[in-house]
Amino acid sequence: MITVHHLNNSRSQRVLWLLEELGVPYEIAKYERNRKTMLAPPELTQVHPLGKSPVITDGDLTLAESGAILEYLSERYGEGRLAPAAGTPERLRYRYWMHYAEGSLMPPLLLKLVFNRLETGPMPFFVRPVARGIARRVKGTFIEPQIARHLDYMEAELGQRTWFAGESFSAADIQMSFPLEAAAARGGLDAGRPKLMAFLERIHARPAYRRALETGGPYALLR
Ligand SMILES: N[C@@H](CCC(=O)N[C@@H](CS)C(=O)NCC(=O)O)C(=O)O
Repeated sequence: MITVHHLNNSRSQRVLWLLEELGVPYEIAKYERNRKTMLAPPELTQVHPLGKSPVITDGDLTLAESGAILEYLSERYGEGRLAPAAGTPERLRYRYWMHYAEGSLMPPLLLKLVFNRLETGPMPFFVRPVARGIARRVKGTFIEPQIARHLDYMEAELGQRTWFAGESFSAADIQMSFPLEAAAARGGLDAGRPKLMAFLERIHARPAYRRALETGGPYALLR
């Protein structure tokens, strides 16, 4: 039996969603973020040394890293569903977006989260103006322009095809959902980029996406 080690408000939502799309049975082990630090609880390090989510176990196998998990599950249980055929341009785009989501798009979104915290988080009053000034400057000169460049790029890509890999929905769209939801929560993604907003609307309407939300529990992405 597959067990998904699921942290609230996190990337592991994507794994539940994939399994719901495939109709593969699974169990969930739930973990709660520390409310102050937002970090995962130490119990997760008993499953994988990094103590991050998602991690799955499937028999003797323990696998972390959301892209690797989605690829493993769709190859092992997908029977050709949710992944384009090998050797096609769609398959190459599928691989590209699978890597791009965590490798290129998440870093500036994570930086935005960290610098938002620096700007608004508690700190001694005498360092506050300096810390806030630095945070605003780094966000305005580096982080936000980087995010905007990514959003423009993806908006143009979705102008050329319905889904990220091609005309069929695939696991690459599941992988891309988390950074795009994070971009809508804190990266300036709004109605000014209609293709990306329509993508989010389409995925949110999928029955499997909704079922995964019911099973996974709270999913409000950090700002
Ligand atoms: N690139 C990894 C990132 C894993 C990751 O950072 N997960 C976050 C949840 S969204 C986490 O576990 N955070 C809690 C912590 O770092 O303690 C993946 O895609 O699986």
